[in-house]
Amino acid sequence: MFAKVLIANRGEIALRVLRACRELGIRTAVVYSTADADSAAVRLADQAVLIGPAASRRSYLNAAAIVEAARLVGAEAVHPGYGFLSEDADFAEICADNGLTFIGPPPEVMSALADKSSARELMRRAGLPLPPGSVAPVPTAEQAARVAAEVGYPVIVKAAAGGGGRGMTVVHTPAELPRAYARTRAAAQVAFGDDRVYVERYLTDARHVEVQVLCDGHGNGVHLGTRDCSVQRRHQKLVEEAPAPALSAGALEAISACALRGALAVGFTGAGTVEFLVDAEERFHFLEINCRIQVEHPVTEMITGIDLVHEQLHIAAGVPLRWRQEEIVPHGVAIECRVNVEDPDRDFAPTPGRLERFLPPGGPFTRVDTHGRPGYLIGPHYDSLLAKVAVWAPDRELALNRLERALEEFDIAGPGIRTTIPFVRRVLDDAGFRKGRYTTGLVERLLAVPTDPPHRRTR
Ligand code: MV4
Repeated sequence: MFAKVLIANRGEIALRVLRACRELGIRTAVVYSTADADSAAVRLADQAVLIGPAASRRSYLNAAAIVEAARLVGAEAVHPGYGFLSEDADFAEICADNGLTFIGPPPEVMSALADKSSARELMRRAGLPLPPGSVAPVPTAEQAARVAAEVGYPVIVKAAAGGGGRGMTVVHTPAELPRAYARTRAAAQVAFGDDRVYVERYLTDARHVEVQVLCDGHGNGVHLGTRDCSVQRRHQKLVEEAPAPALSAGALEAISACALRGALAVGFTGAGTVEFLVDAEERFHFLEINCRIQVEHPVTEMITGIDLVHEQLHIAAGVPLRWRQEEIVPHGVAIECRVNVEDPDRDFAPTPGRLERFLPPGGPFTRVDTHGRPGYLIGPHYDSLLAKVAVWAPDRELALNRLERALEEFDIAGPGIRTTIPFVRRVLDDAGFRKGRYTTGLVERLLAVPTDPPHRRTR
């Protein structure tokens, strides 16, 4: 195992990784920007290295500064967390060139999967079902129209270099296609420096189901079952649960087995997530593979009892996978919600500011991952995730009640600060959600229903 790991991230995930290292007897160093000088991770780490100003470009996205920090402290490995450089194949390569272990898959695997068109082709070859559409990028509007006519409308034009909901356009009619095609290409060129796009049938009102996998560098892999992440607003997940509800045992098993097959086929290593869309008939379609530890990983940890960050560290250190598939027996239900400092009444605009009160919930089977504390100043520079509240229970009904109970306890206050808690409570209250029958359309439907104006609300 590594003697020292550099944590190249901030916020709750920096703390999460730091704790895993501590538990494994690994010394920790964390990088930080001037905006994070008094963060919990900086206080708790064995060492902390200032790498730049608040702007991410010049700190958490600055590969050279991070590699230099690793050299300075003598770290052997870099844990990138999620976001920032976590899925940047060039960064993984730079780490390798500097004798550092990047905690994630090999750079070649990362770049093959970062290209969504290439990922689609690799998964097709591994036998995974895909949404109907083009496999290779579509070079002209005429060809896009031909593919669309073949698979039927609505279609979705996706940037090969996109992913996670970035760089995609839904097209409902043939008349809209030429402009949507041109617009998506132009936007992809600006956003990613790569204007290749492909065309798929747009699957409406499906469920977003993903599978957690762990693969070592010796050809072994296991899956840790499913998560439903259909509760999203503009591709930001708000509520996640494991296992995916209201699916037959057969469908869950088939999706999980496919995910693992796909990951092993491309030489994936580490902790990964294979995303699918599942329709009302339980047909599933591969979307993409994520190469990082995900925000919602705790729900999988809670139903399997496996610490995913421990496993990432062991795999990166070359240890053969420590679990056989038969040993992974999911138990009960876990649900997580994100507490973002955003105002649900103002289009989820961030509400940075100082936390005057911050008292997270506690109690049985209740896990809070947060970097918040009373007096903490939430700056405007980074994403607005302040906390994740995850609960476990033997059944889904109790898990929902437990999460509601936990959210009622959470006391967060400060000048101007609002959180996503009231909106998440509406989700938990929704009849369809309660039954486990919900799709990616749920959030939009809830947002279309007017709520009490803010001044009449008690919290
Ligand atoms: C789709 C889709 C429907 N049909 N592709 C979004 C994130 C990225 N992983 C892929 N995503 C989707 N791809 C086809 N062919 C639906 C989504 C999608 C989604 C779309 C609109 C609103 C919310 C969504 C949540 C998850 C996935």
